[in-house]
Amino acid sequence: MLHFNTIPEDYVKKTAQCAQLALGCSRAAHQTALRGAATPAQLASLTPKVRAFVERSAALCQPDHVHVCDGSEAEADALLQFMQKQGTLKSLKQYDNCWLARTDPADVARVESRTFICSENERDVVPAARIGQKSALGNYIAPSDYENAVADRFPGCMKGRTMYVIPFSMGPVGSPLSKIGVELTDSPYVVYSMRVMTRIGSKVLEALRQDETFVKCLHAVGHAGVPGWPCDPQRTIILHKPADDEIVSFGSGYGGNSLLGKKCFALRLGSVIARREGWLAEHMLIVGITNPQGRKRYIAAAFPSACGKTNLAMMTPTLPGYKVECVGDDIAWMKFDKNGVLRAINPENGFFGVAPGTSEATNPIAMSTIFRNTVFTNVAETEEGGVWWEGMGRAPAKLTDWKGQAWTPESKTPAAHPNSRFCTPADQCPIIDSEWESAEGVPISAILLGGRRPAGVPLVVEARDWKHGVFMGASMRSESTAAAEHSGKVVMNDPFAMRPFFGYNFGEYLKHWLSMPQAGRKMPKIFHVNWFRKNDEGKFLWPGFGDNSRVLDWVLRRCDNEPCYTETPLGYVPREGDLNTQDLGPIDMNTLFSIPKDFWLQEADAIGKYFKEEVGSDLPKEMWDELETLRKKVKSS
Ligand code: OXD
Ligand code: MN
Repeated sequence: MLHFNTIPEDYVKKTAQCAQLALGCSRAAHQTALRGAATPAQLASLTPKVRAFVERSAALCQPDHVHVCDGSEAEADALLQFMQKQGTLKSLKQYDNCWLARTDPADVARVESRTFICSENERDVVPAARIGQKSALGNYIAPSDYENAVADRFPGCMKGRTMYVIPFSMGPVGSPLSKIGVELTDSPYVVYSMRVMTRIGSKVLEALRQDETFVKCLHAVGHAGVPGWPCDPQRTIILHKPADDEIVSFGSGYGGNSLLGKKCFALRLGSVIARREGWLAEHMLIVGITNPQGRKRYIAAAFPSACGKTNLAMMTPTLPGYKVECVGDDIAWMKFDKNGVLRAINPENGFFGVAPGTSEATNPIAMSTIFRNTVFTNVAETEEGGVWWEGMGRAPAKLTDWKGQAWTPESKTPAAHPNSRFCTPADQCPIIDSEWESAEGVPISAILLGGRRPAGVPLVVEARDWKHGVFMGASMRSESTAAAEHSGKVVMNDPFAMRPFFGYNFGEYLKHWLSMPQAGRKMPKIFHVNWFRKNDEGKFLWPGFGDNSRVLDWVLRRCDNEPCYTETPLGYVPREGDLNTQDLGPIDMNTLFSIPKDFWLQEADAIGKYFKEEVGSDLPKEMWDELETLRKKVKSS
């Protein structure tokens, strides 16, 4: 627990002077209330544990006011008014209820180097090979350093501001697969975004009255930054303490650093809770696919950040008769039910998608989702009060870029930041699945793993069995993207697309995955896909996007055990003619599916080096066995 002082008696008395805040009150009352304070009655409406958390945190951060969010429209309106006044948001006149935020140019992405997991023992977090050193699989912080980091940053950090109390649910309120959090933040941008990305407000407080368990999330932006976007990039830190169900984040208002339900809760703490409770919290999209015969199946797919999860989740299939429906585009919580079926929910309520590259050609469904009720962050603005980003289509002659500067197509810098985002309610998606809020989750038939691999890696490979699939996940690599602070296009290991999101020792995570097959369970098939292979001229070999439905078709046929495959050293791939390429034009299938021996021997060495140097004795033996099998099979091919 954070060692905050208990709230001084007179704090509640002082803040009680502004008494307008009540759950479900009018817009006018809300406007006053956002600058007003929680009344003792309101604080009393919180469950004792939530109240204690709020009081402790208020005593530490010393906000001028405390506002308990009810999630109402009136509250949202008041937040928007306030943020416009503050210069945080600007209305985008061309659309309905759309807003533009420009961040401090130093606060534009997740900061993995400043993200830590705290535990008594370093080994709980860092695999054996990296104890006492920097680990590529998560940063460790000792409890005393954690306390010091909080003590250095939080006392008085909300002076002059309101502390918003956001009760939120990850997953549909009341679903047995859902979990509750309470985020305290001094950023109205975070409150507004959390209301899009999660379910917030009174209904969550109500659920907390039935079960008081929640994750404590404390967030403050700090007092540096540009007008309208307070932040403190020099002192940014994102801390997780799984043992206490606690997340603390300071200095950044941006996405994964500040919307604490997303990466911090749903993945880092989520993975720890999932292990404890015997389920999986994964960086995966979920889609429903209906084949021409009308049979519907769901798949989950893990790709690193900015590798096209949103595009796959909203795909318009080019294969006639296929239909894709979206359950989620980023995170899956999956648990075997009593019948042995793996069921998944999307714990989120919105899409926080990467804008650049999204267009009518690449993702028409996203384009028909995002121009209502959306917050755009760091995109470019048109003269008409619309938005633009690289990859959307022809650039208008004049724009205002993400930094607020005049921009023309001749400008040398991008108009939109490469990690600029849209934050949009999921239920606006025209292909949102009818079961997307199902309390028991959707049944998963297959799991796809993938990344950006310009060379050597075939379009699709089926794992021989679950263990082999876990090895595929453990050895995933991908070109880096703009979603975090890495620069350049280096191929990085990104096991299960979870490298930045593990909440505990990766070796233990693998053991947890290996423990999934149990009597009576129907194990989904696992596949590795790569839409990004290039030829010697640097051109993509596969058209991707809607044509990925051709790969999904093969995947589903394999789920039906159709014998449409041949064995290779990497696993099963379609035989010639098995993949439906009708009407696709010329595709160099030989190169697309080739398994270059030298490349794969080097790849096996690189995987072995990674396992040894990053995981060491915590790596389950099964992974070494699989690596050996790969080497042998490639050598003898
Ligand atoms: C995201 C990410 O924002 O993975 O989804 O970075
Ligand atoms: Mn993601």
